[in-house]
Amino acid sequence: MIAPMLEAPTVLQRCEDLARCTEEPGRITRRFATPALARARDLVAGWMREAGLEPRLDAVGNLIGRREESGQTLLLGSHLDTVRDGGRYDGALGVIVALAVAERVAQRELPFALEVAAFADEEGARFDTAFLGSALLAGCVNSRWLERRDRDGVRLADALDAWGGDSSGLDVPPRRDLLGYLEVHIEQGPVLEEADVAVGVVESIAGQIRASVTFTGTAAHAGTTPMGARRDALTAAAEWIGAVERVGRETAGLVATVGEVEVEPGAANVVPGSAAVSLDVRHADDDTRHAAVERLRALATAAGAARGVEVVWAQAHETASVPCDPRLTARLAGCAGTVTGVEVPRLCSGAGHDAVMLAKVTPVGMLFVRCAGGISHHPAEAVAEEDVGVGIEVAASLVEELARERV
Ligand code: HGY
Ligand code: MN
Ligand code: MN
Repeated sequence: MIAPMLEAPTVLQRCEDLARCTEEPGRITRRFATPALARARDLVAGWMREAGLEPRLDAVGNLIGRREESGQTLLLGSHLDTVRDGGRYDGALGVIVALAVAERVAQRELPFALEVAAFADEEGARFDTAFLGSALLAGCVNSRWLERRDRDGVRLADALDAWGGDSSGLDVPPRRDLLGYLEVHIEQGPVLEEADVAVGVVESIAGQIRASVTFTGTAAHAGTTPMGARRDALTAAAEWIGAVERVGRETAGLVATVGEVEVEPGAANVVPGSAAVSLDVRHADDDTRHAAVERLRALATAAGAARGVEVVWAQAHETASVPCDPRLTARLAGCAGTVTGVEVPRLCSGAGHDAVMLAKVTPVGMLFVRCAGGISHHPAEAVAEEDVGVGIEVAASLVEELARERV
């Protein structure tokens, strides 16, 4: 039985409503501690009340809707922030599907409390603080992050306090009351489309390392500085960026990305004095990922040394590869099989998710929903209404199954 289609259209409409909460008209950009994210949060708070949940803000600005019951808490949700110029479903779909599930079981007796989380910073798009929101629930917020500054020089702690959070309240113990965490998320890859299946279950989430690498040479006149006398930061960075791609292509299962380059002074007639470059490296195997990062670090140093350019490597964060809980995943696969009538694919997620943090304190399960062309972190992100209906049905079935087992 597929979910009554009225729910899927509502979910899609709400993702559309959230897409209008953006920092940049014409694009979807909703970064941590911005007014755009606050507007999205206000919308979700109203929908939480409609679903019978009591919304509250925690110290980092996550919006948590809770249905009070005795005993442990089952947590559902995803993130509400986006990358710059992102899509309408990455994160948002999981939050709204979780609300559809809460509505679905609103009249049902539950032997556990139910919470839906709309995490405030999964992408780390503003301060390079990936999973900051869910880290609070895992009791592992890195206090040094409070001093991070965004591109405009705004300090994270100041942005958080001005936004309704509490920068002095981030050092909290991990949640110990959770019986599990379920996240529904778009696949952001091609597997489900190739298998022609609406949903899949996630077995593991690849670990990732993010770093910023700064090449510092000497700015100089483009017309009067001989090529042999230059300390050109950008050509050193450019050689290294080519090496990042080469190492990524050569290492099976590795992805390595340079997504940001900031050049100073950034003038056509000045030899660049500095180039600040981002690095994102992922692999399901921690040792392989570490070896690749060490190799890239050596290549950066060599590219700089060949030009008299200094290289400073600053690791922003690292998350190890995380297995989803086998029992919860088996249950999820069972529910998905019942709803779809097929054995759904089991996948490793190349994308990181808040489940990475929640796995530190509770069993986690993730359900992927097919997305068009596997496109994500792009305005062309798209899902089919029918597939969203399947996602709701599977997630609701799991909650019902957990409830039956505990009464
Ligand atoms: O980058 C990621 O894996 C996720 O979108 N935060
Ligand atoms: Mn994302
Ligand atoms: Mn996401």
